[in-house]
Amino acid sequence: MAMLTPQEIETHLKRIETDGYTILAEVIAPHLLDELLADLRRIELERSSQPADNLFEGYKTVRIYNLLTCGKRFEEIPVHENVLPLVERVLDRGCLVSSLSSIRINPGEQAQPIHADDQLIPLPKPHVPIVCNTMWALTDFTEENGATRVIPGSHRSADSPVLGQSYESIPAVMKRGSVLVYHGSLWHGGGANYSDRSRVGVAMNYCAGYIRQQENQQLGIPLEVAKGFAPRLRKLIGYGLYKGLLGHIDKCSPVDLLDGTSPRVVVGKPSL
Ligand SMILES: O=C(O)CCC(=O)C(=O)O
Repeated sequence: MAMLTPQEIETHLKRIETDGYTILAEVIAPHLLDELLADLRRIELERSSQPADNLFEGYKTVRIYNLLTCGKRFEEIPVHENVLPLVERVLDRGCLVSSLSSIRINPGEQAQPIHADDQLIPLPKPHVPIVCNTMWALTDFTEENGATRVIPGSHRSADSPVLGQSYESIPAVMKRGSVLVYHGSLWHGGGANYSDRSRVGVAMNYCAGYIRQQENQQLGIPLEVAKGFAPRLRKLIGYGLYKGLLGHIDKCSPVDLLDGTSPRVVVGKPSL
């Protein structure tokens, strides 16, 4: 599967600036999609996972959170070479994993309320992207089966949507293996599933390195598991410094504590 060229990344970046989202068409290898689908099914069955049964998370939607604790395969998601370079352009190289979860919208589910993923953050809008989220299509996303609904350009609004109010939106229709990448201020929501099959997506969400992650990665992922992560993934979950300063421990990087190596003083030397 060919990596995105610098030119393609620029085109997608422009789309995110203008429309608030873009779709990376069929950028994930089919074997990875199959393996992720099989892993998710197994985990759901082992845990007897049930819908959260509330308006926001759904009445027929099954979600698994904290996927980086669920096996090696999920470690490929945050660092994927066809997606991360674009996210790094929207945020910067100091971006973090904010959360990683699966969303299986089962038949009969109603549409999720339209919302913006950064709307809890009390900054005047519009603002620069501080959240950049991605939705991986493990199955085809169609209008009928609950493709994510988006409102193009809404990330430029000075307001946030009112929860429960209905808004005109369009479905982000995409083939399995495609990834929707969007600005955290984009108004969107999961669609209703009128089909007889589940729509399965992975919500791989990133935030800027200077704001709080949605899922607490340092406590949520056992140290022994994090120690087995590749260097880039360790930084992405928060074992690094933002611009060589934010996140330090006694002027050293948390990654030294993770490794058990002697802490080296690094604050003061920009490392990004
Ligand atoms: O499932 C989807 O398509 C979107 C889900 C979503 O936006 C959310 O749960 O915050």
